[in-house]
Amino acid sequence: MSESNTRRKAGRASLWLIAAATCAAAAAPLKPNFHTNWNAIYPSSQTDDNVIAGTGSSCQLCHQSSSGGDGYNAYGWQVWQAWNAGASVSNAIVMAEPFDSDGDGASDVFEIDAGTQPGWKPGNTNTIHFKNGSTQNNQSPPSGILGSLNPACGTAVGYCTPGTSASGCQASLSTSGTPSASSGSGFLLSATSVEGAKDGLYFFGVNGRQANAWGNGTSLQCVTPPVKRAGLLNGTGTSGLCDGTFSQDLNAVWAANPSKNPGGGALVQAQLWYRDPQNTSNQTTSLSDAVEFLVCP
Ligand SMILES: [Ca+2]
Ligand SMILES: [Ca+2]
Repeated sequence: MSESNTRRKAGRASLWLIAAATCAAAAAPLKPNFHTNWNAIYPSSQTDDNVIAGTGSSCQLCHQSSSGGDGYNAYGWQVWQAWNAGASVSNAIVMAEPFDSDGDGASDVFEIDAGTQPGWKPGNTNTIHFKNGSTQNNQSPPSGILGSLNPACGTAVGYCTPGTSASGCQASLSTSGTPSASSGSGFLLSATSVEGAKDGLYFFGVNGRQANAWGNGTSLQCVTPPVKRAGLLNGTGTSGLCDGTFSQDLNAVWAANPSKNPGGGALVQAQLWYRDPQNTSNQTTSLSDAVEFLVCP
């Protein structure tokens, strides 16, 4: 789908071995290796790669120091608190996803998908947390981390999985252009591999990701309600085939419907709903995968 989903990690294995050795040396012998678990959950993220390549270890994904230890950035503190409260390492990492730990306007999981840092912001704006509950405010991020610490507006990533329609279609979303609360045009949300000749519509929200059941079928409702609808679109393609497509300019939708405009800085989740009357589930409609993007002013 999006470029973020097709990234590959050339040279990762050797870098990771260096990182693991560095962090393990600073930790108690039986302490779980958080980065090993993290990397298993997010194998294609560039977030940890940018830390490792720029600082020589993965530690500053979560820690203030390049050798780990006490002193956590906002994201590391989020994970550590859940783990300290009894969650497994992997669960503690997943539990942090919906939070915007560093307060830059993008959720932790969006930053991880975008390759930015969920625990760091530019400038003397970071808070370091210690196990005894004390904090240090107005801290600089570590020097050397590659890439951007915060996602730029217009950044878009894919998430969630599409349902399978009656004809075996799995509708897939992509975006082009820049989402903008003021430009009036220039941000296309597109769907391909849609059940042919069936009407559909895009819906979107600003309350984060989810993956809830859509009846007893294979589709998932990936946008946390409440949601807004972009308007019904006529089906395209051939009945019984997966050649249906939709493309709609959301900037134009927002310009024509100000009450639906999420506003600059909003992190928006969007998905396609389409008619699927022959579906064998208890739903006569199906859903695509989803996209998430940061709206520009
Ligand atoms: Ca953030
Ligand atoms: Ca950040």
